[in-house]
Amino acid sequence: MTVESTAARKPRSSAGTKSAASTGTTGTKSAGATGRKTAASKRTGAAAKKSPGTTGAGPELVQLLTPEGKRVKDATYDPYVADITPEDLRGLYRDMVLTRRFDAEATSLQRQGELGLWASLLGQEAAQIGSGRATREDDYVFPTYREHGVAWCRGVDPTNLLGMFRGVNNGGWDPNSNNFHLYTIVIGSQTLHATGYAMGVAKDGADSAVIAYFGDGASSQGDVAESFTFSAVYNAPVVFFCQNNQWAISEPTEKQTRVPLYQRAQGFGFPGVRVDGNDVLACLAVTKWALERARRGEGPTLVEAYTYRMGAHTTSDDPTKYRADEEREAWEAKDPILRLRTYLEASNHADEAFFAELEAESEALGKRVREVVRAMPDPDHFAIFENVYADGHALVDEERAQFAAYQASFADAGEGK
Ligand SMILES: Cc1ncc(C[n+]2csc(CCOP(=O)(O)OP(=O)(O)O)c2C)c(N)n1
Ligand SMILES: [Mg+2]
Repeated sequence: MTVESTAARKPRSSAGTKSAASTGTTGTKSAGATGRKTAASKRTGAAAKKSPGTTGAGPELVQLLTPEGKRVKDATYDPYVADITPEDLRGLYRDMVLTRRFDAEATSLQRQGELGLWASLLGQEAAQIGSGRATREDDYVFPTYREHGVAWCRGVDPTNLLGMFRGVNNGGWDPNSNNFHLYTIVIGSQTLHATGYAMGVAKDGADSAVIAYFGDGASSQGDVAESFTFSAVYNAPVVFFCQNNQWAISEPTEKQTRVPLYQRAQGFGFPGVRVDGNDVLACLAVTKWALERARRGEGPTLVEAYTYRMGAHTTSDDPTKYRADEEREAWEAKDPILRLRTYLEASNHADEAFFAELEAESEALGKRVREVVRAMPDPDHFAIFENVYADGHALVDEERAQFAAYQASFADAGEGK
């Protein structure tokens, strides 16, 4: 299969599509208590660090594939991946490998001056591919700026993601072509957009669902709390998919919350689940469960994908200034791609030819990305004045004229020399 045809592919419905009966509405397994706090630790916030549910994986984590690549049983979520075939598993692996390759290429292109900025998803491939493949074609996705793997699952050509980061357009794709909204930089705001959209879906009587992606840092935003309230009260068919990658730029999750993030949902009156965000199977299963709840009219769900941002926040950030190497090394042992590869090999679901072919496909993708980015035309300088108002506006006309005069002043200066 060529890279082009894959990128244009619509979401696959065969990866664990089994429809399972309701598994209950709490979805939460009890988490550790906050623990006793000393007066000193209360002041410094150290108590939250010690809370098992807050920073450790904790007993409440849904996992189907261990970091060692061993398949473990889960009575609640196994039904959602019961019909997954070896081909589907290879497909999930391929999605993660190609997404990682695309992401690495984009980081390099920024270093070469071809992009102004890049926000890497390194380490979060399973959370994004698992949840992205759980969505149906008619579902609607509201991403942040880091959801390159979800974009891939939705069939958005990866090169389209790069225009905004090169500064040649304001988005790069038509959201309605793939039901994948434009990247959103204003932290948490897309959860409100998703909630409003989901309320509209419900009013239309459709059985589509909506999924909003956001981060651990975003969970502190008022917009997110408001969207939780509205979606709960109006029973909106929306899944809040929080990738807890442990960091919000240089702020650790301990600075965002005193309880495990998934438990926040309880206070708003809907279920919350914490899933191993480096386990693609678990992310697929839990997201399917949550989306099916939404389709059945059972309202919102919060899924906290417990994962790790392996790279910098963006290419403008230097994480060595605020976090220890040991932390990253500990998470490397939980690599989402490696664990699925181990499982595929141990189960004889993939042979050397498959891995070799995928490597060649990765190379081809990298080459295509480099070529497309370098060939992206600069925008017309006056394009910024287009589409501000549908029917034009006197103030915009005035500003356009001022800008034209400013541009013309450079031509005069050149002629005078
Ligand atoms: C409303 C708003 N406040 C602040 C920022 C600056 N900002 C950009 S990314 C970021 C951290 C977001 O962290 P998180 O939600 O955990 O997502 P992650 O980057 O880890 O994926 C902040 C504060 C912003 N873009 N929007
Ligand atoms: Mg984060």
